[in-house]
Amino acid sequence: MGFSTTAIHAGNEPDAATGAVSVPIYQTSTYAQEALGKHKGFEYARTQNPTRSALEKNIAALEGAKYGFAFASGMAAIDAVLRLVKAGDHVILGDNTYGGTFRLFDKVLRDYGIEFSLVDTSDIHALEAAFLPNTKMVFVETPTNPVMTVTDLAAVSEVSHAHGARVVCDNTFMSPYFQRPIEHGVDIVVHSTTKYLNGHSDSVGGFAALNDETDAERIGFIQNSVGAILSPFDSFLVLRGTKTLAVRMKAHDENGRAVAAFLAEHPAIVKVYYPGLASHPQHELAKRQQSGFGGMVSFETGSFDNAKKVLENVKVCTLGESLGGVETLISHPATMTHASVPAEKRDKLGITDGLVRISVGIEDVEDIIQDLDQALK
Ligand code: P1T
Repeated sequence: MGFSTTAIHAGNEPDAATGAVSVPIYQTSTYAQEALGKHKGFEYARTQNPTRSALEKNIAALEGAKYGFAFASGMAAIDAVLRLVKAGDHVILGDNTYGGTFRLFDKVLRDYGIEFSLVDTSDIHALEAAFLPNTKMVFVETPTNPVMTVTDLAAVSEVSHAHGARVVCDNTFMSPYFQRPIEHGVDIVVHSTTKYLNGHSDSVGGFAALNDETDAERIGFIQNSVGAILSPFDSFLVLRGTKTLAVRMKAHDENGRAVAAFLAEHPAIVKVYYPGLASHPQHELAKRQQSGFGGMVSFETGSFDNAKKVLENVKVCTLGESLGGVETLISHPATMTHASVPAEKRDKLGITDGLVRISVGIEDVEDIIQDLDQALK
């Protein structure tokens, strides 16, 4: 079955009780049991909820995974997956990730005895050199937030598996429409469903998808034990969002390419980060690994003052954190999404005070370009 057919039908069977075509919001905390130990498979809504189950089937199918788990946020999903490792284990973390992912390692997991090394996973030799006898997991984002570095998922999976480590990929920027990490050998895919999967900037959620039965059982156990579940209403919203994922991603991609091309030609801009540009260092890899380039574009304005002028003069684009919604959002990574990364690390990665990030929406692209043009002037 094709992607759009799966997106519209997987998990979306008509409601058994009423025939409702849209999966209802099962807004209940518990379920009546016929007798002690006799029930319909639903006991308590932290453990099972039909709206959440439908979404879990849906996104798992889109990622080509057997198992899926929906969480209260992207960070809750990442935290649940990280609970597969134990005190004394070592994790290799991509040196550029969403600031909150770095913060989880740096300010939370460190206190629980999880060792980690930051590595540029786009450099396979650097990755190979970073393995320790206790390395149990390699966590990558590709393309990275916000400098859009692309990591070769097949190569990373091969090397990591040879060292007995699982590979986790944060697929938030691409969504399963443009990139399916499991097909490249990745073990676990995580998402902030807050972004493209929901797509309308009106829900916060997260997801983990995987094939390994033992790890899936453990993540399900963690989901229920820790309790950071996605609510029935948010599950409904994300389930509605994925039905139009394909059409939205095509539009984000078309507009993203046009905005990146415009910025690349603009005399006031020092550098544009977009894997769809032939000048991007991993353009060929991105073409192989992804079926599109999407709507995330970052650019270097040269200084904080320049960035501030752009950010404060846009009218169609909205200044704000987050990404992946239908509306264009513009942000300043150094003071917003990546403020928790130390300044010297940020500078090394290119997350300078002059860097601006755009989540290109699906408005008429001429309006977005005209808006950026007047703000740059
Ligand atoms: O915000 P939350 O749903 O918890 O997701 C965290 C997260 C995880 N992974 C990636 C790649 C992300 O970009 C995010 C959240 N990012 C933003 C809020 C942002 O503006 O970049």
